[in-house]
Amino acid sequence: QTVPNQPIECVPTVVVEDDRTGLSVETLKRAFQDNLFYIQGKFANIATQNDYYMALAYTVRDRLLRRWLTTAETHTHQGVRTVAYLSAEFLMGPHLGNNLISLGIYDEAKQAITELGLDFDALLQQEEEPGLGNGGLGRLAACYLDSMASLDIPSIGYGIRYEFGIFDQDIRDGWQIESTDKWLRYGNPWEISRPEWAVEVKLGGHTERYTDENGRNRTRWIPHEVVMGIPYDTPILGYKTNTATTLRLWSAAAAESFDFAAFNSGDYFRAVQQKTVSETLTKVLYPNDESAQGKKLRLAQQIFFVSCSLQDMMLILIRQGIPLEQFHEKFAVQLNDTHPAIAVAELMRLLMDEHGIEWDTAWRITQKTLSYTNHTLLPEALERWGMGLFSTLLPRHLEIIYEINSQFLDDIRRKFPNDDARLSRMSLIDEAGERYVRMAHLACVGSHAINGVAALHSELLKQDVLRDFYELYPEKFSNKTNGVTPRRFMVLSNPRLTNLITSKIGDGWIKHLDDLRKLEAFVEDADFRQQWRDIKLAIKQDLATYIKQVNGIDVDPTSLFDIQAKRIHEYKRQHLDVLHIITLYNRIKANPDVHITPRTFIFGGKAAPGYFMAKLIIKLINSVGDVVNNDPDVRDRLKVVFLKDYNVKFAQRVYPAADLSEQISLAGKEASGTGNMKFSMNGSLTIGTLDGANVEIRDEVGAENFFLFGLTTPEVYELKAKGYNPYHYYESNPALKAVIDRIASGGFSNGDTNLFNPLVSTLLYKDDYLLLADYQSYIDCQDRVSQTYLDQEYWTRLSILNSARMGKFSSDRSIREYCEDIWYVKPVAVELKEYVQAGT
Ligand code: F58
Repeated sequence: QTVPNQPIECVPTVVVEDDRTGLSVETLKRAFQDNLFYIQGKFANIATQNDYYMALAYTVRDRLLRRWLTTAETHTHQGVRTVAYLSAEFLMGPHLGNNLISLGIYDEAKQAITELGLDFDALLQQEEEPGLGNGGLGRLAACYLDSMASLDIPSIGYGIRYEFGIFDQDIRDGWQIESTDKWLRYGNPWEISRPEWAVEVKLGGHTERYTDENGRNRTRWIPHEVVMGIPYDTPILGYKTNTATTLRLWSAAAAESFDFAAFNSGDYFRAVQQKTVSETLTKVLYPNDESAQGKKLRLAQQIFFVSCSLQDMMLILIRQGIPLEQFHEKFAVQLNDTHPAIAVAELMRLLMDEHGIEWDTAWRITQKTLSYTNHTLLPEALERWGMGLFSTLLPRHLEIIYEINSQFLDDIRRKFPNDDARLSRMSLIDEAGERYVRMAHLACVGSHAINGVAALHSELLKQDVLRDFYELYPEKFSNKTNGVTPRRFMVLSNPRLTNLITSKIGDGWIKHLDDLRKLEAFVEDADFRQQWRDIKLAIKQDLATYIKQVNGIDVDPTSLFDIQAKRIHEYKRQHLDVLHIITLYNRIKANPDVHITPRTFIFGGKAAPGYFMAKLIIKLINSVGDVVNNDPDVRDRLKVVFLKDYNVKFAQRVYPAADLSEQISLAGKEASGTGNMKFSMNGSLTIGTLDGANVEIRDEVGAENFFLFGLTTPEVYELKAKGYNPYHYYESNPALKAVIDRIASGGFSNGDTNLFNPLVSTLLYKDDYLLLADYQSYIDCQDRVSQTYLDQEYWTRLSILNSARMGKFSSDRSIREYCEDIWYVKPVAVELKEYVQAGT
């Protein structure tokens, strides 16, 4: 019998383009019908919408394969350096439309499907997106994969194939209700499993010293448990290039050898149970928001995908006969936040314990390989693991971390003699209480580069959260402002605007977003402005239709669409937006004939299931909506809509429909934000604080084209330092008082004064996120927004300028910076051969 993972050379060649995977309308039609029959196994008369979706998805996947395999082959032959992007989350969004755009056959596919009498848009909508992420961090990883492929950067994304992704959100009686996201229910046509490349991951147990055959003292780890990692690969095709990279997600399975012991002792049940325990590892994505809790399963998920990925990289080198001493020359491994930070210890362990490399060499390789991106300034979000949990699950890693720490602390002692406070602040181990392993510190010490995700954020890291590390290693720090892919967030989600832009400046902007500047030449063209407005109105009309269908609320598409769509969190201050709505409502109640610019307030976003205050904010939004939407005095001038189950698929409909984008986090709290970029690209104006990437967006679009309000970060620090008293703002501002009083007195809860009390008292007596301090500035700014919207010609000019000046925020720019400053990886062109050789 042959070893199952050994390649075997085979003779025939396959002609891959034309007949089988050609790109013409006719060939697409034939392939679609062929797949419906041979893959789905259905005659058309009994095929479901999902069968049609699958048939089309396989038709597209077939057309990716030649590019995908050729890319892998080219990279292998050329011995390139590859970026490995390690992320516990990849929020990919639906694949079908995006792949059609990358292949350049969107219109052909649409024509083919339409000619077959089917509804193309309905097929696109049929795709259940892989929601393998919480929010910005996971979506950033997805945008970066798109850009790396589009820029021909040899790259691979490594993560976890959660069986259940981020929960589905329903709204009942105004409250969020969660349900399981069964995204794999009807199969996933985009992935190919590669069980022949499975690897083993050890967990628990203890370590032993031994002397190897060369007389060297070594350590081995006797685990309590071994879990298999099975890779599932998804191709990521770049936009109009031949490069198709890989997203490799690991799924946990029981290691057979471990079942055997139980089988042999006749304990069939325990054997099967072992299997269930192993598979639990990748069952579900943690829906945590910014609070790191000591969950055993989460740490197990982290070591699992990190170990699988590092072993996989080593196997890739070993198969090519490349010595592991060259690991850092062949791979640049990016840690997306601290979730994969255990890689520092795991890479050391693999190099030393499994491959016999000495500590000093292993440490040099590790530091040269790894780099770390921080995504948060919230102290409660910095991951740390309790010592009990850590030592039980990862005894060998703890030994390695102790050794790293001892050398690291010596280093600090040399550079900062007699500074014990510094030593305890910087130690990899937090000695307080039960003692903790500090993952951000581990990442900083084990990496050659550390970056924040927007200019302000990177500055604050240096001054505050990672200040000691900056003083020790200033050369490691840099800023890499986030970006988003214009392929998904403009071309795919906003075809009408894309066509208009392209009709004026050609389609070069899709790969070179700076070219959008050319639109500035058309700002004074009244026809162009009219077309721009017509498009926005048509998109708003579509969203209005959707809102009517789903929420049963009539909204006026000519009203100002004011949208806040993102995870629900107190620091993002959705409730500040609500205070504005109630302010306008109070004005109407005081004088029903007061002038009000009609507005539709739209919210979307999920709250972490265990985050009570965030869930109460959702309830408040819906309760305010119930009152405002149905009060005859309002005369439909204000509408409040909460759109349930906000995800990537839905976000694509929302960004293009906004007139105003709400980016109103407290200054110094939002690391970057990326929704801010997506809205603005699609011609929305922004109301925002000087937080995260808002600062840079405002610099780009011009202060006069951005609605700025609120305290700056230094002002926030100052106010907090001198003792912030929210109640004072409440007492001294009658409009604010009236707003809070209306909530507190049950104005949105049928007289129930208890319901929103936790929110009201938090605002009045604590208000960590300074809503009351920023209230008046926000209201004044919103009044300027309302005034500005009345002049539609002027507003349109601003809208065009916002789009035109967003070039900087393409993820292509971010990736170029990572490549030059951190990864030292160069583009590699992939050329397609006419034939693909089976078996090579
Ligand atoms: C986000 N972080 C930042 N974390 O909040 C946002 O400002 C930034 O634009 C984005 O990263 C990309 O850099 C974020 O999304 C999470 O979702 C974590 C998931 C794991 C638990 C803790 C929150």
